[in-house]
Formats: sequence, structure tokens, C-alpha cells
Amino acid sequence: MNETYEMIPNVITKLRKRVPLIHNITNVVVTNFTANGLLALGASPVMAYAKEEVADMATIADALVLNIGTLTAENVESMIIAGKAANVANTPVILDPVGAGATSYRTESVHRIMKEVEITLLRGNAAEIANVAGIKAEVRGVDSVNVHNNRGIAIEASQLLQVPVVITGEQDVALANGKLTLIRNGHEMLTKVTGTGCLLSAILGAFIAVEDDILLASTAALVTYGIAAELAFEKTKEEGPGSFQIELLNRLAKINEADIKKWMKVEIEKGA
Ligand code: ATP
Ligand code: TZP
Ligand code: MG
Ligand code: MG
Repeated sequence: MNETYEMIPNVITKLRKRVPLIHNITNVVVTNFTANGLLALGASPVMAYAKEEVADMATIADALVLNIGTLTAENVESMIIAGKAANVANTPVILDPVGAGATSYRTESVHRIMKEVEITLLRGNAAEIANVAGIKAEVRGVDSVNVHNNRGIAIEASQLLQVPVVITGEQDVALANGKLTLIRNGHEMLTKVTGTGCLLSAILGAFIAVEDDILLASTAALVTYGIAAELAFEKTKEEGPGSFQIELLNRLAKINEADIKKWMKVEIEKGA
């Protein structure tokens, strides 16, 4: 057992004491679900997009989450203004490159944002992260196809882009400062509800807002979210994705340190 492993369950308690303010510039599909998920967990969400106000909001926020799911030229501009203000204010910035690689506009916009803004954590599925890093991978719409080597892609992408990375899928990988964790919590039902990846990116922002160690914060977020999904599935397996989505919010509100200690499935690797 190492120190990171032992500290994982405590991060949710820190988060609930701090109630971090999370500024989201996200997509129109997931806006309400993201706000409700952050609230359920114990964070405070705000969505603000106007270029006239995003710098002020990113400055007072505890984390900024940028999500290109339904990007427009105006949104990209707002993301860059917000991201630059966040960098000045030391507000961590999480970037979810939804659908990167599906169209060249998405990939180019991600590159533009990453050129202008220092990103604290990049989170996506394997194909999205591979495409951002210029590693060949297939994306159809916003879903990844045929990419199984999350660990290998995370290592290569993090080195190429010089940024901490989380890749999610059946198994999640977090990589920061040359250390890597593999997380095997979660449930396949998460793939039947839209926005579960986007909500996770916002939740990663909430954990990073209260814990400076990016690997510890990311691992704690992934474990907490994955266990909440497992518990939600147990309760709703006779019903289906609609009930699961609602129960996921209930479980994010209820999950505690004891649940995390009991159910977390984490491997920690050094020197990745
Ligand atoms: P995609 O568009 O490829 O679904 P996404 O942005 O929705 O990507 P996911 O990779 O689906 O993001 O991750 C969202 C959550 O779902 C994460 O907590 C992840 O661990 C979980 N997850 C995804 N696929 C599975 C699976 N097959 N089994 C268990 N958990 C999964
Ligand atoms: N289309 C554009 S953004 C979006 C869809 C369906 C939501 C994607 O959400 P997630 O969390 O990546 O599944
Ligand atoms: Mg998914
Ligand atoms: Mg996604």
C-alpha cells in the first residue's frame, strides 16, 4: 500500500467541506446533467459563456472545465479568454476534447486552445486523446471505435503533449508527473447514458480544485464516479438507463469514504 492509495478515500470529504465553484463552458447536450451531477456530489456548478464575463468567472472559480462537445467559433473564443484568465489566477483547467478526430474543426480547435491555455488535465476516451496527440485512432461522432490500449495511448499522449492525461473506458488510466494509476471501477451502463463522460470531466475539475496532487485527485474522482455507477446499477438493473441516470445522481450524493475504501479497484504504477 502506498501513500497515494491510502489518501484516495479522503478526497471526497475535502471536496464536500470546500464546495468548490466549478465554471463550465460545456456542450448543450449535457449542461443540465453536469450541473446536477456536480451539485449532487457536493460542488457548486456555474455555466458562463459570454466572452464579456468568462474571465471574471474563471478568476473566482476553483476550477474551469472546457468541453468542445457542441463547439462554435464564439465558444472557442470564450474558452481561450476564460482559460487565459484561469492560468493567471492559478485556477486549474480541465479540457474534454469531445469528438476530437471526428472532424478537423474539432481537432484544430483543441490544438488552438492548448496552444493558448495551459491545461491542468486532458480527459477523454482513447480515440479522442490519441487524435489530439496525433496518434492514429478512429472516432465515429463523439464515440470511440476500436481503441483498447488506454494505458499505452495515455503514456504516449502525455509525453507528446506534455500534459497530465485521463483516458476512460472499460478501464480508466490516469497519468501525471510520471506516475500512472489504473482504475477498474465503473459500469457498462455508463455508456448508455449521454454525458457521463462530460460529467466525469466536470467532477475531475471538482476533485482537482480541492487536491493539488493531480494524480491523487484524478484517481479519487475516477474511483468515486465508478463506484457510484456500480451502486446505481445494482439498484436499477431491472429498469434501465433512465432509472440508472437518476440513481447515479443519488449515489454521487450518498457515496462516502467507507464505500470508497470498500469498493475501490486501483493499481498504482511508478515511472510511467
Ligand atoms: P465515449 O464517447 O467513448 O463513451 P465518454 O466521454 O462518454 O466516451 P467514457 O469513456 O464512456 O467517456 O467514460 C465515462 C465513464 O464511463 C467513465 O467513468 C468510465 O470508466 C465509464 N465506462 C466507459 N465504458 C465502460 C465500460 N465498458 N465498463 C465500465 N465502465 C465504463
Ligand atoms: N453530441 C455532441 S456532445 C455530446 C453528443 C451526443 C455528448 C457527449 O457526451 P459524452 O459524455 O462524451 O458521452
Ligand atoms: Mg461514454
Ligand atoms: Mg466524451
